[in-house]
Amino acid sequence: MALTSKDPTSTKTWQKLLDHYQVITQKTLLKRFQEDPERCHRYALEVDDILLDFSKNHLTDETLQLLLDLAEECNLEENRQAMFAGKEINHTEGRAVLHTALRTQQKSEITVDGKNVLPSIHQELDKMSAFVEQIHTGSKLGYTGKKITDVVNIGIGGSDLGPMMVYEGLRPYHIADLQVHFVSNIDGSHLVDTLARLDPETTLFVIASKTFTTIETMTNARSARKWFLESGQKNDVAKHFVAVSTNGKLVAEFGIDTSNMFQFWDWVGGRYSLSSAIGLSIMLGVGSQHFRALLEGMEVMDRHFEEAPLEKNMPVILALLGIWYGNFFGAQTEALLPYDQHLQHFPAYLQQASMESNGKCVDRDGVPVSYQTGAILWGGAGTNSQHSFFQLLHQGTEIIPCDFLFSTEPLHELQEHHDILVANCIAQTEALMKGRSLAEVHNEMEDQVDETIAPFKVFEGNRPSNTLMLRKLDPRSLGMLIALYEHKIFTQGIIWNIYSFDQFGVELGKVLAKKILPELSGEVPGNHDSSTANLINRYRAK
Ligand code: G6Q
Repeated sequence: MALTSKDPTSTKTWQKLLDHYQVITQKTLLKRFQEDPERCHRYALEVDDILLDFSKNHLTDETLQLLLDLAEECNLEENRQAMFAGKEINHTEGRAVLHTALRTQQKSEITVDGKNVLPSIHQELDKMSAFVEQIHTGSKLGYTGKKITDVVNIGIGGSDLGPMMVYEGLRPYHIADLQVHFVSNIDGSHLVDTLARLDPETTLFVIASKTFTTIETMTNARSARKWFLESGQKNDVAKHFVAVSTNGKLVAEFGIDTSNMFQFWDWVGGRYSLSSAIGLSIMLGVGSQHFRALLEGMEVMDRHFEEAPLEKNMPVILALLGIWYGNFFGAQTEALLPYDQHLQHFPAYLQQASMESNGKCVDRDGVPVSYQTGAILWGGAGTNSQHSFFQLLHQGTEIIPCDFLFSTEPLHELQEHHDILVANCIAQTEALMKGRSLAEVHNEMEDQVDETIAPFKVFEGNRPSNTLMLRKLDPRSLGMLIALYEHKIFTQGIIWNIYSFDQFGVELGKVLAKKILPELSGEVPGNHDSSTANLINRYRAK
């Protein structure tokens, strides 16, 4: 076990934080702002072009110090070093965790099992760039000599959500005359609907699967090949199918020449893999230069996380605030609210990264934990979300810490739209914090006070949020944002004393589905509880 194990509730600081919670809740956020006009400067951090304002949180210098003490008592710094150094911190799968190596330009050596991994990483990146260049310039053509106009990324989970989110996130950087599509679901509609718009002569399939065994991806890949072979010949497949995987043997067995394979390594977790060759579809969609700028942004945040003192460390501060609310205020969920249409898939992407990593109930000694771990992460783009679930954020019974996000520079000419967007984003953070008292309701209603209606118009406020402000959403700042949250997740996993890099929780359902599949056609009899058996029988009788 390369990570040390420490039950956070057994630390001296945990009890102090429990006591401190009683004190901090005596004063409202609004009161804290009224007492300290400098609060917004005291509780803010800047890394490159990203500003984090965390002043609208229930905290004082003492809170921050206690949370930092907790991180120290849980050996955060030592464990952080272990990750960057390529130690086997994914103990339950016997692997290092080195997605950070994929974007490392500033170091010359990172070793795994005594071997420097940086040369092969850079070699693979160059191979991807060369391939992408050939597709873009038309020196690699489809089997009838036409230029590739469409790329279909077939992958799921970590081999889909990251590339899809980044491709959408970087829409203004899309290469002209090339569209990237993402097919993930085993529901045949996903593939059929996508292929209906495409021409096999001009379509390139990227089969993205770390293991090359995932049933959804392999079934979709086989159906895509069948669709292609309705027009092309077997020996044309090489021009239209490439693979991204760690498993050369299965790639070859599928019929893809391994010279058309882009590799990555077992120390890259699926949900942390978009900066590996899994990002090939991103590179095809936005070009090699922009993909490299994304990696550069990720490295800026990696170095910040690795080197900044904990009290000035953006991912650490975000992580500690999450722990403060989850473990001491009883918040079970957190919302991510990007005020940016291009980032509409960012919450879903981070939902996987966070919930698959930290949704664990057994600690690093294999013992059930006695405290809450990963929060339920959800969210959506503003302002659309304001017209759907914000009611509950403002007047529901739950405390839901929110991260708001916006850019100062719009990516279009419609300045009026951008001003309205940003005004709404900032207003929401203020409304959550300030609320509206009964007296204010009376004031606003003037002499038309209807006493029976007034209570429904009260907002209790005092609801915390962070605000992230970017200069502009571009490949570099998006890279920084992704790495920011990756390291937040890592930090929380360390403090919660869990293993963040396995995902055994997704296995049981898959195993049972494999058993049920032949039962649906009656090939083999099943043995289930009455509900499961009845559902199978009703499906068979259809
Ligand atoms: C991510 C998970 C999971 C994985 C998919 C696809 O961390 O491990 O979401 O990415 O199950 O796996 P393959 O890439 O092996 O097809």
